[in-house]
Amino acid sequence: MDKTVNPAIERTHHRICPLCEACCGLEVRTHGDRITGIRGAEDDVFSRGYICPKGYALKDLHEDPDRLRTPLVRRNGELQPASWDEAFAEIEQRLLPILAAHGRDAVALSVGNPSAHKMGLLLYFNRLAKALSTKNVYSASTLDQMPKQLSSGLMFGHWLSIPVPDIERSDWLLVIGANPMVSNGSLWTVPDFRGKAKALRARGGKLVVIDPRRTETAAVADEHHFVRPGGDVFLLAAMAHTLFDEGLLRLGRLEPWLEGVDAVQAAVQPFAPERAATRCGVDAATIRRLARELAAAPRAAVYGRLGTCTQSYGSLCSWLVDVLNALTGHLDEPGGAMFAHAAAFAENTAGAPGRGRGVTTGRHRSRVSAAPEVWGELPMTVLAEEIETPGPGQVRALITVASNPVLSAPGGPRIAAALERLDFMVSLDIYLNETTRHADVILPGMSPLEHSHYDVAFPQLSWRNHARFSEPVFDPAPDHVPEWQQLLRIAAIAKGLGAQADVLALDDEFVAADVRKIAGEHAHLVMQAVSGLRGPERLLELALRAGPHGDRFGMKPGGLTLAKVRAAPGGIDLGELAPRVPEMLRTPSGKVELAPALLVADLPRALQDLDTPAPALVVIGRRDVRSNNSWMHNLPVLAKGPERCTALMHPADANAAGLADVAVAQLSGPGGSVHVTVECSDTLMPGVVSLPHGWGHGQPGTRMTVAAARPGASLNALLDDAVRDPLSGNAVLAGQAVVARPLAV
Ligand SMILES: Nc1nc2c(c(=O)[nH]1)N[C@H]1C(S)=C(S)[C@@H](COP(=O)(O)OP(=O)(O)OC[C@H]3O[C@@H](n4cnc5c(=O)[nH]c(N)nc54)[C@H](O)[C@@H]3O)O[C@H]1N2
Ligand SMILES: Nc1nc2c(c(=O)[nH]1)N[C@H]1C(S)=C(S)[C@@H](COP(=O)(O)OP(=O)(O)OC[C@H]3O[C@@H](n4cnc5c(=O)[nH]c(N)nc54)[C@H](O)[C@@H]3O)O[C@H]1N2
Ligand code: SF4
Ligand SMILES: [Mo]
Repeated sequence: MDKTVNPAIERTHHRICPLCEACCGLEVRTHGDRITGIRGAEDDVFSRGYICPKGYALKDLHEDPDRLRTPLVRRNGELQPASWDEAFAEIEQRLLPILAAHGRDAVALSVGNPSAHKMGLLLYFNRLAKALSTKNVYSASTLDQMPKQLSSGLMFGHWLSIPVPDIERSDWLLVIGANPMVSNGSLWTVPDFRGKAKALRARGGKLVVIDPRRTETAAVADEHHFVRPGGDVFLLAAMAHTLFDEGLLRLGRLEPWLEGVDAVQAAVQPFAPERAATRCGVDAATIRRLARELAAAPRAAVYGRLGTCTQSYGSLCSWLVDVLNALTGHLDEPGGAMFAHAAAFAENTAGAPGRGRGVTTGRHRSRVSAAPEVWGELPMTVLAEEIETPGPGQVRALITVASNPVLSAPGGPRIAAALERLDFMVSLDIYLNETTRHADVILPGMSPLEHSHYDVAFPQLSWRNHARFSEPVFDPAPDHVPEWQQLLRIAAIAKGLGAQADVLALDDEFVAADVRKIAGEHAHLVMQAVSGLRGPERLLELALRAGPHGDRFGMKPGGLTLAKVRAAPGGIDLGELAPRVPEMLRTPSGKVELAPALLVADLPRALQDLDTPAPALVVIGRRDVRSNNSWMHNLPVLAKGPERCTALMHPADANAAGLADVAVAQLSGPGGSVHVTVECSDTLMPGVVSLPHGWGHGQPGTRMTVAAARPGASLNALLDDAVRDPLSGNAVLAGQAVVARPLAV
């Protein structure tokens, strides 16, 4: 197809939005090289026309003059435009001596959220990690969902075997620590949550929200209860206690596949609702009633998300959510919490069904704090100390891949200072921002509209099974090295093959090795079948054809191929979620492990904490529909309107702090202080202040003009980076103590 720019031609392109986990199908209209309109694609089999305000912002992102288009290399202390060859030569020249003198662990990798939305980054990051073979791998997962990945891995055998509510058939849904009305869902790919929640209620169903803030999701629910930040484990354990105490167990079809029901009973025995109530802030009668309603509802699910993960008991909360689903017969049942059946890339569709190796943690530990490795990663919150602390294994170089830890990780200012001490830093990024300003080389990614797209991870977490692919809307600049090749080039450098290595040949080698592993003696036939493709698209073709809906390279005629998915721009619907236990299990026992030893052994820690009094004021985060983590504040269509980086406080707390009539407060936490505008709001639980994360722009040397005009303050500058969920290594972002006082003028 000739996509050369012809100003006279109007086109409509179907495009999956890569900005959040909802993965909406959009219709992008272009006139030559201009975007003339964006709207939700009505013919999208999965999102059916839904779009949020960020979807429209793809135009601003594509056109943003601050978005980097050429590599930058630091010369005489300043980041200056350079050619791609110069950039890779610099990386080779600087990285190799560090590897040679200090070993593989001296180079750390930090990979961020947008890479989950980019096929090239997600599929090729591991090639680089493998080539470097460093233990210092860090990601946004330990600021986010690692607890859920750990509990799911232990219970079901793989880190991404995470059940999601089957909302279209559910009649009772408990949402705890999530705000899908704003976030559009997480570890649950569910475009148009609003519409689906409305339908649930219209058919007589009930939506219950548990959150320290009366959120936008609470506003469309039947019931909302405040919970003390960090108190969820007590509430969830008390609900499980009630199920045993009142004889409400209903194991149903899964009974033969549930291992450890008795062990769960013993573990939650001390958590009577009457004991847990004060600590979690939900009264005992409500806890018991919620347990009874969950047990009585024919089709129900409990869904917990970010708020339940980013706390000291994140793994326990994530586990207990699915324990509740299983004990009430709602796991893997229509209308309950179900497992998607992804067409490609899902480990729970690969290998022998029903049993597997399961997951382990702690194969190595971080050098300074001895934090255990989880799914190959160390906690993001130990990165700074690994850079700062001298000794063998000290981190001396860093490669960031779509990662902005200076704003997104607790102790951001400490991380910024640590980055300054590195011998060398490379960033794969699209902006010169708070993190990348510390880099020696920046390699720009393309506009999302300039490359093809398939969601590698999210179909495993989707409300309905489907396969969708997007073609590029625009051609990239002819010399722009795609991100998958950027990763391969650095991999080649790390392997000693040189900055000029033939990365396409290297890609062939890597793929051939993968194919040999799965296809054995038929490997050459499989390679032949996909020989017309390169890069991520070849990996996708392999995954689709070998996947559960695939054509098995001709053995299952009519099955999926990339060509077939490509031919259906609105996507291919693969049906509603269907029961998958025991086939999807990959635990060594071949059962659902309801009482993994690692988790059960952590409950006494919570028990000891049962009587801890609440600090006078604690801080939690907040998301806004027109913002996305730390990097979309430069897009005019989203940046306009009221100030978003404000601290919301209950009027009683504001009064007590002398802030009732003061616009600006100093908020101090264990990690530092910031100045913020205060807004009084009774939507907050008393004793809780809410501030969004991802702000704190306008730092010297950054180039994000729009963001700098309204920089906001960084929530993560307040937070202590030393507090983690010990099992998953996840940062504690909810419930750290803060003090608010009027800003002295
Ligand atoms: N206190 C607090 N902190 C939080 C959270 C919270 O709720 N409270 N939320 C946490 C969560 S859930 C997450 S996921 C993390 C996110 O934290 P990060 O993983 O750091 O992600 P972002 O802040 O979105 O920053 C993304 C970076 O990728 C760059 N980028 C964007 N698109 C592309 C691209 O196409 N290619 C490349 N190469 N780069 C790109 C951006 O410029 C930016 O530098 O933040 C966490 N931090
Ligand atoms: N518009 C927008 N959408 C986004 C993002 C964004 O920044 N902006 N970020 C994306 C990313 S990376 C992610 S991971 C998802 C996250 O998606 P969600 O999981 O829906 O996350 P949040 O919207 O932060 O909602 C978390 C809720 O937990 C509450 N909370 C805080 N502490 C506690 C606690 O201790 N217990 C309980 N029960 N609740 C608590 C907060 O008040 C908040 O309402 O959103 C994604 N979508
Ligand atoms: S909800 Fe908005 S940002 Fe998320 S995928 Fe859909 S249009 Fe994009
Ligand atoms: Mo996230």
